[in-house]
Amino acid sequence: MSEDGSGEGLIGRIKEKLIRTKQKTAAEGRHLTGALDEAHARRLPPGQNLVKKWPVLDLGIQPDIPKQEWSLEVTGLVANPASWNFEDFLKLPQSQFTSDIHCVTTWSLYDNRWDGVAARTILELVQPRPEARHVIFHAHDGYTTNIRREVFEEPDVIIAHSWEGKPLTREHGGPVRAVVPKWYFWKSAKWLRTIEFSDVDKPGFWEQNGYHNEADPWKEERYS
Ligand SMILES: Nc1nc2c(c(=O)[nH]1)N[C@H]1C(S)=C(S)[C@@H](COP(=O)(O)O)O[C@H]1N2
Ligand SMILES: [Mo]
Repeated sequence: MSEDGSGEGLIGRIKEKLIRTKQKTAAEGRHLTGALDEAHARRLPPGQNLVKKWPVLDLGIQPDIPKQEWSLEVTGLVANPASWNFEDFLKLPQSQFTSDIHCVTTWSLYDNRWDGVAARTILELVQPRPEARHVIFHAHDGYTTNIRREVFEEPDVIIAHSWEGKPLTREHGGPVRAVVPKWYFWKSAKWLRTIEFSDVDKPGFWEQNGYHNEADPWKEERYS
Protein backbone atom coordinates (compact mmCIF):
# COMPACT_ATOMS: atom_id res chain seq x y z
CA MET A 1 0.00 0.00 0.00
CA SER A 2 1.35 3.41 -0.90
CA GLU A 3 1.41 5.91 1.92
CA ASP A 4 3.05 8.68 -0.07
CA GLY A 5 -0.17 10.44 -0.85
CA SER A 6 -0.22 9.57 -4.50
CA GLY A 7 -3.86 8.64 -4.35
CA GLU A 8 -3.82 5.18 -2.81
CA GLY A 9 -4.04 4.20 0.85
CA LEU A 10 -5.39 6.06 3.86
CA ILE A 11 -3.33 9.24 3.41
CA GLY A 12 -4.20 9.28 -0.26
CA ARG A 13 -7.91 9.08 0.59
CA ILE A 14 -7.63 11.81 3.22
CA LYS A 15 -5.83 14.05 0.74
CA GLU A 16 -8.50 13.43 -1.86
CA LYS A 17 -11.17 14.39 0.66
CA LEU A 18 -9.20 17.52 1.54
CA ILE A 19 -8.86 18.42 -2.11
CA ARG A 20 -12.60 17.92 -2.69
CA THR A 21 -13.39 20.15 0.31
CA LYS A 22 -11.07 22.82 -1.03
CA GLN A 23 -12.57 22.52 -4.49
CA LYS A 24 -16.04 22.97 -3.00
CA THR A 25 -14.85 26.02 -1.07
CA ALA A 26 -13.34 27.42 -4.22
CA ALA A 27 -16.48 26.76 -6.24
CA GLU A 28 -18.57 28.53 -3.63
CA GLY A 29 -16.12 31.43 -3.62
CA ARG A 30 -15.60 31.28 0.14
CA HIS A 31 -12.75 33.25 1.76
CA LEU A 32 -12.95 35.80 -1.04
CA THR A 33 -12.44 39.36 0.09
CA GLY A 34 -13.74 40.78 -3.16
CA ALA A 35 -10.30 42.04 -4.12
CA LEU A 36 -8.64 38.73 -4.88
CA ASP A 37 -11.04 37.37 -7.44
CA GLU A 38 -10.14 36.03 -10.84
CA ALA A 39 -10.39 39.47 -12.45
CA HIS A 40 -7.77 40.74 -10.02
CA ALA A 41 -5.46 37.86 -10.75
CA ARG A 42 -5.77 38.73 -14.44
CA ARG A 43 -5.34 42.45 -13.97
CA LEU A 44 -1.66 42.99 -14.79
CA PRO A 45 -0.90 42.09 -18.41
CA PRO A 46 2.28 40.19 -19.31
CA GLY A 47 5.52 42.15 -19.07
CA GLN A 48 3.93 45.05 -17.18
CA ASN A 49 5.12 46.55 -13.85
CA LEU A 50 2.91 48.40 -11.45
CA VAL A 51 3.73 52.03 -10.65
CA LYS A 52 2.15 54.31 -8.06
CA LYS A 53 2.98 57.65 -9.68
CA TRP A 54 1.72 58.62 -13.13
CA PRO A 55 4.65 59.08 -15.59
CA VAL A 56 4.60 61.67 -18.39
CA LEU A 57 5.37 60.55 -21.96
CA ASP A 58 5.14 62.57 -25.15
CA LEU A 59 7.18 63.81 -28.09
CA GLY A 60 8.73 66.62 -26.08
CA ILE A 61 6.17 69.26 -26.99
CA GLN A 62 3.45 69.98 -24.46
CA PRO A 63 1.11 72.45 -26.17
CA ASP A 64 -0.43 75.06 -23.94
CA ILE A 65 -4.10 75.33 -24.89
CA PRO A 66 -6.19 77.59 -22.67
CA LYS A 67 -9.70 76.17 -22.09
CA GLN A 68 -11.25 79.24 -23.73
CA GLU A 69 -9.36 78.47 -26.96
CA TRP A 70 -9.88 74.72 -26.99
CA SER A 71 -12.51 73.04 -29.16
CA LEU A 72 -13.18 69.50 -30.30
CA GLU A 73 -14.09 68.78 -33.92
CA VAL A 74 -15.75 65.54 -34.97
CA THR A 75 -15.25 65.13 -38.71
CA GLY A 76 -15.30 62.63 -41.55
CA LEU A 77 -17.98 60.08 -42.30
CA VAL A 78 -20.62 61.16 -39.79
CA ALA A 79 -24.23 62.27 -40.31
CA ASN A 80 -23.82 65.18 -37.83
CA PRO A 81 -20.33 66.70 -37.78
CA ALA A 82 -19.78 68.48 -34.48
CA SER A 83 -17.68 71.19 -32.96
CA TRP A 84 -17.80 71.86 -29.24
CA ASN A 85 -15.93 74.52 -27.31
CA PHE A 86 -15.02 73.68 -23.72
CA GLU A 87 -18.21 75.17 -22.30
CA ASP A 88 -20.40 73.18 -24.74
CA PHE A 89 -18.36 70.05 -24.06
CA LEU A 90 -19.15 70.29 -20.34
CA LYS A 91 -22.85 70.60 -21.18
CA LEU A 92 -22.88 67.24 -22.99
CA PRO A 93 -23.99 64.25 -20.86
CA GLN A 94 -21.06 63.52 -18.56
CA SER A 95 -19.67 60.11 -17.54
CA GLN A 96 -17.25 58.92 -14.91
CA PHE A 97 -15.20 55.75 -15.44
CA THR A 98 -12.37 54.16 -13.48
CA SER A 99 -9.81 52.21 -15.48
CA ASP A 100 -6.23 50.95 -15.52
CA ILE A 101 -3.46 52.39 -17.69
CA HIS A 102 -1.03 50.05 -19.45
CA CYS A 103 1.84 51.79 -21.25
CA VAL A 104 3.86 49.95 -23.89
CA THR A 105 7.04 51.01 -22.05
CA THR A 106 5.88 48.47 -19.38
CA TRP A 107 4.38 50.62 -16.62
CA SER A 108 0.79 50.16 -15.46
CA LEU A 109 -1.20 52.41 -13.15
CA TYR A 110 -4.39 51.06 -11.57
CA ASP A 111 -7.67 52.82 -10.79
CA ASN A 112 -7.65 56.07 -12.70
CA ARG A 113 -10.91 57.95 -12.29
CA TRP A 114 -11.82 59.90 -15.40
CA ASP A 115 -14.56 62.46 -15.95
CA GLY A 116 -15.63 63.46 -19.42
CA VAL A 117 -17.88 62.47 -22.29
CA ALA A 118 -18.21 58.76 -23.07
CA ALA A 119 -17.33 57.73 -26.62
CA ARG A 120 -20.80 56.17 -26.76
CA THR A 121 -22.37 59.58 -26.11
CA ILE A 122 -20.36 61.06 -28.97
CA LEU A 123 -21.38 58.18 -31.26
CA GLU A 124 -25.05 58.82 -30.52
CA LEU A 125 -24.67 62.52 -31.27
CA VAL A 126 -22.62 62.36 -34.47
CA GLN A 127 -24.03 59.13 -35.98
CA PRO A 128 -21.05 57.71 -37.93
CA ARG A 129 -21.91 56.19 -41.29
CA PRO A 130 -21.71 52.39 -41.53
CA GLU A 131 -18.62 52.57 -43.77
CA ALA A 132 -16.69 54.53 -41.10
CA ARG A 133 -14.73 51.54 -39.81
CA HIS A 134 -11.84 53.58 -38.35
CA VAL A 135 -11.36 56.41 -35.87
CA ILE A 136 -8.33 58.71 -36.00
CA PHE A 137 -7.41 61.02 -33.14
CA HIS A 138 -5.59 64.24 -34.06
CA ALA A 139 -3.79 66.20 -31.37
CA HIS A 140 -2.43 69.73 -30.99
CA ASP A 141 1.22 68.59 -30.99
CA GLY A 142 0.75 66.99 -34.41
CA TYR A 143 0.41 63.51 -32.89
CA THR A 144 -2.12 61.13 -34.41
CA THR A 145 -3.25 57.63 -33.49
CA ASN A 146 -5.77 55.23 -35.00
CA ILE A 147 -8.22 52.68 -33.60
CA ARG A 148 -10.90 50.54 -35.14
CA ARG A 149 -14.47 51.79 -34.74
CA GLU A 150 -15.33 48.74 -32.56
CA VAL A 151 -12.60 49.76 -30.12
CA PHE A 152 -13.96 53.32 -29.93
CA GLU A 153 -17.40 51.77 -29.26
CA GLU A 154 -16.20 50.02 -26.08
CA PRO A 155 -18.21 51.24 -23.07
CA ASP A 156 -15.12 52.43 -21.13
CA VAL A 157 -13.71 54.78 -23.80
CA ILE A 158 -13.93 58.39 -22.63
CA ILE A 159 -12.93 61.82 -23.87
CA ALA A 160 -11.71 63.07 -20.52
CA HIS A 161 -11.24 66.51 -18.98
CA SER A 162 -10.53 65.37 -15.41
CA TRP A 163 -8.46 62.78 -13.58
CA GLU A 164 -9.13 61.95 -9.95
CA GLY A 165 -11.64 64.78 -9.76
CA LYS A 166 -9.20 67.47 -10.91
CA PRO A 167 -8.81 69.10 -14.34
CA LEU A 168 -6.28 67.24 -16.50
CA THR A 169 -2.93 68.98 -16.26
CA ARG A 170 -1.19 70.23 -19.37
CA GLU A 171 1.53 67.56 -19.14
CA HIS A 172 -1.11 64.81 -19.13
CA GLY A 173 -2.95 66.21 -22.14
CA GLY A 174 -5.27 68.86 -20.74
CA PRO A 175 -7.69 70.42 -21.39
CA VAL A 176 -9.00 67.21 -22.96
CA ARG A 177 -7.53 63.84 -23.94
CA ALA A 178 -8.80 60.51 -25.21
CA VAL A 179 -8.70 57.49 -22.90
CA VAL A 180 -8.90 54.01 -24.51
CA PRO A 181 -8.36 51.75 -21.49
CA LYS A 182 -8.34 48.36 -23.22
CA TRP A 183 -5.36 49.34 -25.43
CA TYR A 184 -1.80 50.40 -24.61
CA PHE A 185 -1.76 54.05 -23.64
CA TRP A 186 -0.18 55.40 -26.85
CA LYS A 187 -3.70 55.07 -28.35
CA SER A 188 -4.96 57.63 -25.80
CA ALA A 189 -4.20 60.93 -27.54
CA LYS A 190 -3.39 63.90 -25.31
CA TRP A 191 -4.35 67.52 -26.23
CA LEU A 192 -7.16 66.17 -28.38
CA ARG A 193 -8.25 68.41 -31.26
CA THR A 194 -10.16 66.24 -33.78
CA ILE A 195 -11.89 62.87 -33.86
CA GLU A 196 -12.06 61.72 -37.47
CA PHE A 197 -14.27 58.87 -38.69
CA SER A 198 -12.84 57.22 -41.81
CA ASP A 199 -13.54 54.34 -44.18
CA VAL A 200 -9.78 53.74 -44.54
CA ASP A 201 -7.31 53.09 -41.75
CA LYS A 202 -4.70 55.80 -41.18
CA PRO A 203 -1.81 54.51 -39.08
CA GLY A 204 -0.76 57.25 -36.64
CA PHE A 205 2.59 58.52 -35.40
CA TRP A 206 3.76 55.46 -33.44
CA GLU A 207 1.95 53.05 -35.74
CA GLN A 208 4.16 54.38 -38.57
CA ASN A 209 7.24 54.22 -36.35
CA GLY A 210 7.38 50.58 -35.36
CA TYR A 211 4.46 50.10 -32.98
CA HIS A 212 1.71 47.56 -33.61
CA ASN A 213 -1.40 48.77 -35.44
CA GLU A 214 -3.55 47.27 -32.69
CA ALA A 215 -2.43 47.58 -29.08
CA ASP A 216 -3.93 44.81 -26.95
CA PRO A 217 -1.77 44.51 -23.80
CA TRP A 218 -3.06 40.98 -23.12
CA LYS A 219 -1.69 39.87 -26.51
CA GLU A 220 1.44 42.04 -26.08
CA GLU A 221 0.74 43.85 -29.33
CA ARG A 222 3.66 46.22 -28.75
CA TYR A 223 5.70 46.37 -31.95
CA SER A 224 4.98 45.62 -35.59
N1 LIG B 1 -0.84 64.20 -28.35
C1 LIG B 1 -0.11 63.21 -27.88
N2 LIG B 1 -0.73 62.19 -27.26
C2 LIG B 1 -0.02 61.16 -26.76
C3 LIG B 1 1.38 61.11 -26.89
C4 LIG B 1 2.01 62.19 -27.56
O1 LIG B 1 3.25 62.23 -27.72
N3 LIG B 1 1.24 63.22 -28.02
N4 LIG B 1 2.08 60.03 -26.37
C5 LIG B 1 1.33 58.80 -26.15
C6 LIG B 1 2.06 57.85 -25.34
S1 LIG B 1 3.28 56.98 -26.10
C7 LIG B 1 1.71 57.60 -24.03
S2 LIG B 1 2.44 56.36 -23.16
C8 LIG B 1 0.70 58.42 -23.34
C9 LIG B 1 1.32 59.07 -22.11
O2 LIG B 1 0.37 59.81 -21.44
P1 LIG B 1 0.82 60.50 -20.08
O3 LIG B 1 1.97 61.40 -20.38
O4 LIG B 1 -0.38 61.22 -19.57
O5 LIG B 1 1.23 59.38 -19.16
O6 LIG B 1 0.18 59.45 -24.15
C10 LIG B 1 -0.02 59.07 -25.50
N5 LIG B 1 -0.69 60.17 -26.14
MO1 LIG C 1 3.75 55.18 -24.56
